Amino acid sequence: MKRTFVIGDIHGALKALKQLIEQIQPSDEDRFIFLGDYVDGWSESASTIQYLIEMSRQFDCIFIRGNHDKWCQEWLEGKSSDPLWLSSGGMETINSYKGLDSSAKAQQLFFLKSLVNYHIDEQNRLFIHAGFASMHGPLKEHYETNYYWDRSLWEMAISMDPSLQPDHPFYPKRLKQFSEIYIGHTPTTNYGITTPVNCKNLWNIDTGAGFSGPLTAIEIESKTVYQSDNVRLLYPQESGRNK
Ligand SMILES: [Mn+2]
Repeated sequence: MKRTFVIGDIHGALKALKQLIEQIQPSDEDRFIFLGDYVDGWSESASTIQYLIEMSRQFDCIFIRGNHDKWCQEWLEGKSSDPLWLSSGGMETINSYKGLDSSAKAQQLFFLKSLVNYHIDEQNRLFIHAGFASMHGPLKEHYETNYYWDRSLWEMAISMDPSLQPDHPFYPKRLKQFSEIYIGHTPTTNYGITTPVNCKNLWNIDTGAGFSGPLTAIEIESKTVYQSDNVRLLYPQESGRNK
């Protein structure tokens, strides 16, 4: 049976991703949807992208764009780097590219440029790194950066009265646009939680792998959760984004 796995923000923790793939034991039929933020944090950003490129040759893979991936793309394009990027894991990413020749870098840039801002599947499930602001959905979004920066969708969902039902006039139109919405971007570890957080039909799969949490995959039909070790334990000599 074909399974679909959604994978949260990796942030250069290739060892954690390999642990998940080991647990999942994927078959050629399976599909992977990656929610973005492949780079910035742990020391293996460039190798993570290389691994994802190799996975896409064997499996049906969809790669969503995260804000960190956009920063990395701009750096590879020779644009000036945002100081916020350098202090948010960008320095570790730059170091991870040392020793890569120009053709390897060009391949990485091609990957980053081909990321998609969001994906809507055949069952009207939305997969997006951060969120969107338009009540008419991401197709009507005015600001492209919202796809990989917006936190208002998430903050709205977690602050909702749990008893509010979809037929109520105050029920958020953004949530009614889709059967399910899968996001990353805001670590659940910010709230002391190391497992995916589900509010109404919104699922946050970023369990803080860039900081002090595990990397998470979820199989979306069964809602089976797979998790790596706490990423800090996999890179004991490093601090990731815990600065
Ligand atoms: Mn992000």
